[in-house]
Amino acid sequence: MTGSTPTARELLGIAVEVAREAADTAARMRAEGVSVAATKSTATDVVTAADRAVERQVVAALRAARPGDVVYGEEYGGAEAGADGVRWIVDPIDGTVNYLYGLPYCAVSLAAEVDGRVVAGVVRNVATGEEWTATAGGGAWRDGQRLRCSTETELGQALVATGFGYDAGRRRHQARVVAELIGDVRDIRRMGAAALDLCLAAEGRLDAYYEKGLAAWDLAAGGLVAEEAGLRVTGLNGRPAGPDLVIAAPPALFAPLHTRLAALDASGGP
Ligand code: LIP
Repeated sequence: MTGSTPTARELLGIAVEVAREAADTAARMRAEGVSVAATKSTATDVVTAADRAVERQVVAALRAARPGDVVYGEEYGGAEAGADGVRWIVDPIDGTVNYLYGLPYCAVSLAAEVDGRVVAGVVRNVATGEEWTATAGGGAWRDGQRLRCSTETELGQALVATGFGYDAGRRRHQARVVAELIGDVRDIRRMGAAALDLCLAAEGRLDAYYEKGLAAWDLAAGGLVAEEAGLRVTGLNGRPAGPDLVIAAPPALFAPLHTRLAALDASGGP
């Protein structure tokens, strides 16, 4: 696979193999007991030894499979963008707080980007072994089933997931948005891992999802799964999905949800 750019399917094959081994390591380390190794942006933004070990394992495996590629990860960084050729985007454990507390809602998220466009992605739940995959134009899948997003058309009937940041001021702003939005939807779910939230929305186990403050590693693989299952995945007012805001909703729900989130300044605050 040297020289010519690999196909999305070839990259997905590598991603799945690497993510499965990474999830096994994360599960084994969880069973052995995990603790906080350090904190990052705030005292509640924790990293465990497993986050670091899993990312090192993923980077080593990708380097062995494709020595020339760039790897960008949550814990060790890397080339943020603009890499010609293939760039891998990895969140070793998305939902680290869930992982720390032993809640079965955390995942290895790995995406391959070619010339700045995500073309393949896998999200694997560390606890349950559920695995979502997608390739650009090739659809979204879970365990061999092709995924289709919700067909809900009424915002008032929609089950919407969201999340809160690690900064208290941001959480207060996000809570004010939820305090209003909750009266416009069926209910809100806060489960704690963006990559899994996007995958559940991809298969209609949620109707929609939105969150402010996501990084590329939270969004890359789950975002492709969501798009390939039929969801619109963007920011506010035509902006791309990114740290300001990510909205993932079926076409029929997108406009009413977007209108409410814009009115509630969901991309605002600290
Ligand atoms: C988490 C996201 C989640 C968000 C958390 C945190 P991490 O990522 O997946 O959606 O609400 O604040 O950012 O830190 O576990 O990789």
